[in-house]
Amino acid sequence: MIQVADHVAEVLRAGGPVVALESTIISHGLPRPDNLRIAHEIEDEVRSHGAVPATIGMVEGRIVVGLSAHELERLANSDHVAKLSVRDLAIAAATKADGATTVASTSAIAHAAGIRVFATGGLGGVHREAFDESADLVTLARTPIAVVCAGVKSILDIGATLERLETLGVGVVGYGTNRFPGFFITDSGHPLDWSLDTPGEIASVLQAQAAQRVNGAALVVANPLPDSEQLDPALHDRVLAEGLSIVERDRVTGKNVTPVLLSHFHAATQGASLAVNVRIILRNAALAAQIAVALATSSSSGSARIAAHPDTPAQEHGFA
Ligand code: PSU
Ligand code: MN
Repeated sequence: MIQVADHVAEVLRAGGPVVALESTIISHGLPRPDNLRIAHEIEDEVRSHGAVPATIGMVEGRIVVGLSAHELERLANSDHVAKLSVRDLAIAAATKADGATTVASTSAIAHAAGIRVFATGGLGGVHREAFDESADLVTLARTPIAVVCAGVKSILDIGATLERLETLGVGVVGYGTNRFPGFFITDSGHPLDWSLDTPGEIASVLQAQAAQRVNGAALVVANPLPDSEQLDPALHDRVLAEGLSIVERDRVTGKNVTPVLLSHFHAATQGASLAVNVRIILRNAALAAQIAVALATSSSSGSARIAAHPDTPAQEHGFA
């Protein structure tokens, strides 16, 4: 039921470095026509750091790990692409839908396929207004994979999201920082317990977690933008307040909240937030590739493998 592209399957079989990428940022998070070009740039960034990209999505009901250029174009340009969280995957498959996978569904599928590292922009989390918590959080609680991101989207209640990650057993490490990043902004104002400085150290954490067989949750690797590249924080706060009032005024709910807020950002900042968003994703893709390479190198020299083998059902016990 999961179709892994040949070039990806081959590398996975050999224990080589593969980085999973999500498709919701392409279909729902970034505006056309930039989205397709950016999707290719993200993949190129992974390749240029020595790993193989596998963008995940659904085409006519088939879950695909490693979308072809043609399939990427279809998900980027069609008006009939559903945003698929984990709960939607079977329904979308049975109805032969086209769909884009979120952090939640991408992580679950990547793990089932034996991929250990995933790069995205920002995680979903706990929203600020009416009760709304992304399925990203509970899925990460049962999916052992490293998710490289710039924190959670700044449109969320970041403090509440960090508390939920703690409750759910999801580890969070800052990459070169003790401050949790705020996606468009470098520092969300929230401290982190752990900071690591190299891809090799992060690979060791993943290996230790697998060897311990105690925690089957994800590891969030929070990779902040440098100060000089962040969105102007005053602009950010103003545009966010506007976006939240639009969501309330237009009664936007459920899975539409995130895309509406992000597109308001891109329009209201005349593309400044888009440029920052792209920088974030490219930096995360590069770091994820470096972690995947470090993992592949140390795994092949005999240490414990951390990934689920492709024939290990992901939900069965959560470990390799
Ligand atoms: N981060 C971005 N752009 C996005 C998303 C995250 O910079 O488009 C997407 C991811 O796919 C994430 C999803 O999993 O938004 C969360 O949506 P929700 O809050 O509806 O769970
Ligand atoms: Mn939601």
